[in-house]
Amino acid sequence: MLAPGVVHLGLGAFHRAHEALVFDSLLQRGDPRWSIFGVAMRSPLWADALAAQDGLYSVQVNSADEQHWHVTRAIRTTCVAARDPDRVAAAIAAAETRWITLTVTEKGYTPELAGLLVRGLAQRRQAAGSGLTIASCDNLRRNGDLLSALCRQAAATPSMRDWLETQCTFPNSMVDRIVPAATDRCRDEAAQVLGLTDEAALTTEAFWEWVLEDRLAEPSDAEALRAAGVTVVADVLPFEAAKLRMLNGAHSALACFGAVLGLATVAECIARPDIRLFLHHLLTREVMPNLARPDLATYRDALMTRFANRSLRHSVHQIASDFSEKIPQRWVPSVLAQLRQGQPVEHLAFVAALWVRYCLGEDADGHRYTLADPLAGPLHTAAQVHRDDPEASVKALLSLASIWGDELPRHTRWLARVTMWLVSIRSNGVAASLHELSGNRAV
Ligand code: CS2
Repeated sequence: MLAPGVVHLGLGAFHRAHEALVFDSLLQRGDPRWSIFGVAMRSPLWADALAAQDGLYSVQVNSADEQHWHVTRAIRTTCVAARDPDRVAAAIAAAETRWITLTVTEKGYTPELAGLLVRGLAQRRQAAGSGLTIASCDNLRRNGDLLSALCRQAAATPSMRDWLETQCTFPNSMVDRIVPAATDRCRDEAAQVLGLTDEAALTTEAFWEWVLEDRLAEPSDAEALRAAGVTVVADVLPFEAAKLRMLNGAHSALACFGAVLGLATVAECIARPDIRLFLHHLLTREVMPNLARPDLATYRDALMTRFANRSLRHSVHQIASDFSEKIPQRWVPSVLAQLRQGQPVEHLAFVAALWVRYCLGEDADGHRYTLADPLAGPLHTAAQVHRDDPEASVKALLSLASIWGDELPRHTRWLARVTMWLVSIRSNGVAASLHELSGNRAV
């Protein structure tokens, strides 16, 4: 059996139900180069659970009318970077390794991550190993370019920088599949259907997409990946922008609705006709005009159907986690594009107002929830301190440049519209405010 050809960093649910299945299908086709050395960055939970099951786990795939289980064998070995960085570096340096893939979340792109990668890559170079394809699969703009810049900064010498630039490639990529965090319910269903205990069982939708920039260290990999359903293209950016601003942007909007209204899942939110209509208008009028992906209307309609998939039980609070890291790529580019062209931003302003309301940490019935965010403390405090002063809370929360950039905090029209919707939400509630918005023909 060939040693793993892929080192993957970030063993969360997304990877296990997305890239791991793509690599699994390549292995099933008889190409042994795609088994995975799976690295969890900090928590040993999944690395240990998978190790105890020899890397095997099951994925429940749900379409609107059908459900099936897929048992995957792609993850060969696991380890935890925080516990064993030497092993990770050695895996990166191993002769059989051809790819590194990453799903370390938006906040994972740190000098520490780059340090670990570059350490392994330097060992590889010293051993006269070949260059690699290093593919970021996180929901970030130009994720490959970002990772490449981080790694070049971490390189200790100009010659190492040069090796990275000439021998390794960092393709940008867009990955898509809705994968809720694993639950006991899913593990129970796996036990019933498969007749065995699977601590790593997951549930996902049938849809998946991986659009990858054709910048691979081994060019013939493009053909292999295409055969497994990956789209390899010269320019990923239109796909990436559409996915981040439409799917993820809508997800984050739904997370605010759900948290504030006490609705637990995405499907519960979208089942409400007023929220559904809002989302349709948000996407059609204020997001899609600034995107170039082909067939945007079809893409939008497919998204609405995917969000409505009740079998996924996708928690709004899961999506709301790390909000401050997600807004910059999900909402800000649409707001800026609309404002620069003098186009409406009412729906985007409504969503921003709802986020300010969300930061209070309590739903419309007064039930408390916790913000899971690197900025949770400051966001919650600002929202609470100014809870009876919408203008001051908008000023405080929308002036944070790390979230909203430099331009928006100074944009008076934008701030005024957000304040106006926050006043409405606070005094009349979400439903009445949505009604007001949809009744206003001018927007
Ligand atoms: C979600 C994403 O949790 C979130 O922030 O928006 O994980 C989303 O489900 C995936 O990007 C879908 O591809």
